[in-house]
Amino acid sequence: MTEPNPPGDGPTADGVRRRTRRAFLGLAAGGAAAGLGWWWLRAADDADGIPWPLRWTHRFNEAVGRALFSPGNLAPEFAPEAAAAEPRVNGAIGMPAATPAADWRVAVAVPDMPERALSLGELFAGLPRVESVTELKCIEGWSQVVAWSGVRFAAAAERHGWPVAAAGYVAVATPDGGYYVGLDGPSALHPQTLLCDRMNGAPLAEEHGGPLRLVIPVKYGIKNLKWLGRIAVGAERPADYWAERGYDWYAGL
Ligand SMILES: Nc1nc2c(c(=O)[nH]1)N[C@H]1C(S)=C(S)[C@@H](COP(=O)(O)O)O[C@H]1N2
Ligand SMILES: [Mo]
Repeated sequence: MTEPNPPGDGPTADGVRRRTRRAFLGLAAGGAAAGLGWWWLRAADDADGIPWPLRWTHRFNEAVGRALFSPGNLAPEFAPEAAAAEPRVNGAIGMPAATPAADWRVAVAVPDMPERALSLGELFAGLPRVESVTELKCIEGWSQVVAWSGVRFAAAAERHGWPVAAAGYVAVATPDGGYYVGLDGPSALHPQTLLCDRMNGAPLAEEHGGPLRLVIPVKYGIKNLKWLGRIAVGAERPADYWAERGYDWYAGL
């Protein structure tokens, strides 16, 4: 049997052992609870790869975003002078080895049609050039006004016969598929959504996605895919690089 520690005396070996065991049990219980919590979150995983408590929040935000969305609701446009500085180069996922614009091809997949590879000349042929000065907003908290130039995605869709409105979704990706973005049809067809080859009065620099990028000012920067090499139209909600890593799939502003 053990005696209680005499006051003022140092801890007995037994007391230390008891306290150590208690601390250990406490730690073990805490660890088990954390483990259970983690297991529960993992078990709550769904097709998006995010636990459902988070997914519910995202889906709720998306429902609100879709309800508020209107093609007539424009992101703010600025005077060209507002685009004085370059945006910081942010993200190089899927960046290909330098390819001259003349050799760039965009693979296009639409339902019930053989896949096509369009040169930039073919992609842009006959479409009006659009200048648009809008704000690129990164989810990390910075933004920059940029003067973009290109063609409307909606105009390209109409000319090339991409049935975006009927199908519902658009997937865009880098040529190697290293970065990929899923878009709801209405946002892809929004009048400010551009297939862009020029920035701030010059050909789009490679680090900013040259020779071709998506500009979609109704969405956060993550959706503004650089090095656009693939377009696929379909009825299924496309995979999205950052949505698979816990960000909001809709990512609307
Ligand atoms: N292919 C590709 N596109 C991308 C990214 C990327 O890493 N790879 N980063 C995105 C993010 S998070 C932002 S904020 C913008 C930044 O564009 P910028 O580098 O021209 O400023 O590009 C987006 N498009
Ligand atoms: Mo970003």
